[in-house]
Amino acid sequence: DTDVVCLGESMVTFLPSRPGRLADVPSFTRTIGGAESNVACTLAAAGHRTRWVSRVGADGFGDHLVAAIAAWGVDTSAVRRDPARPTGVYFRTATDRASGAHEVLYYRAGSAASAMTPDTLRPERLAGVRVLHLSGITAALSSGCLDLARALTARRPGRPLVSFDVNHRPGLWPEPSRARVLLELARGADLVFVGEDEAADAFSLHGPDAVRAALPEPDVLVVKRGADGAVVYAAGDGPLHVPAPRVDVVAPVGAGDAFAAGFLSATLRDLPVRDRARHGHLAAAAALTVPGDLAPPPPRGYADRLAALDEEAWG
Ligand code: KDG
Repeated sequence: DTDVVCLGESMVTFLPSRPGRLADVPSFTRTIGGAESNVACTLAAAGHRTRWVSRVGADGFGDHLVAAIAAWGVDTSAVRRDPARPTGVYFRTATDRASGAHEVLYYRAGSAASAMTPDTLRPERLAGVRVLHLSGITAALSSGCLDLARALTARRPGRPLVSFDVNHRPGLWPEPSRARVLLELARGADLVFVGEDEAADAFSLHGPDAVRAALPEPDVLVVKRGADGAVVYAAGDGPLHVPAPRVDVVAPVGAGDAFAAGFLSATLRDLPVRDRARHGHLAAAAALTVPGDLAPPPPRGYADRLAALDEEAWG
């Protein structure tokens, strides 16, 4: 009785007490981060039965992560504790409003989650699950994690809908394997999310049509263009441009995860493709306007009414 499984590393996250370079920030506030658990938390908040699969250390940070993610309504019973390896941690600076730039410092090499292997989630344990959500971050963590990502994106009959967010994190990847590996994993998915800027950086693919030409396999491909909305390719259909509402951005981190969660929520409800993207934008708007990664998505009835507004209201 699980609708969605999200698998990936989460970390205790430290947000700066004030803007500035990492070298100058005097103190930090503890919160949680992790692309796939962000998706899980937002989906659980939207009313879907959601499980997060991962590993954390047998330490206080692991306790905090599991408790905080469970508090969003996510099933954390499959999360394993590793007495030999620590929970990952990361620090980041405030976003520069003008340029969108921020610094990130990870302490995750050798973390509990980096020790995931194909045994962490065997495909047969996904019976009855409707959606499996993964991201490219997992593939960068270790060779065991890469094997796991490969096993879960391998096409096989009866598998759940496999959703893959490219989530290119240049700081985690050994050059030059990343483009090949990320494209290979994306090709095994049914639904792929990628930022237009990411596709340019990671794959040297410029513009949504170039991304679709390189990635014809996924049934649905979403190319995200920040404030300019998203371009969706579904089945044999050509590009569908879905504008995003205008918001005053506080911090962009987490918005991509929220978009994926909104899109997946509407997918689970069998809504039309345009509405899936609109629900993605609405969930992203909520996350864009808080300093941390996570914000509850708008209540379903309200989001449905906003998503149903005519083209003009959506720009
Ligand atoms: O998408 C937000 C994530 O990037 C953040 O929470 C940290 O998972 C993270 C990562 O690996 O960068």
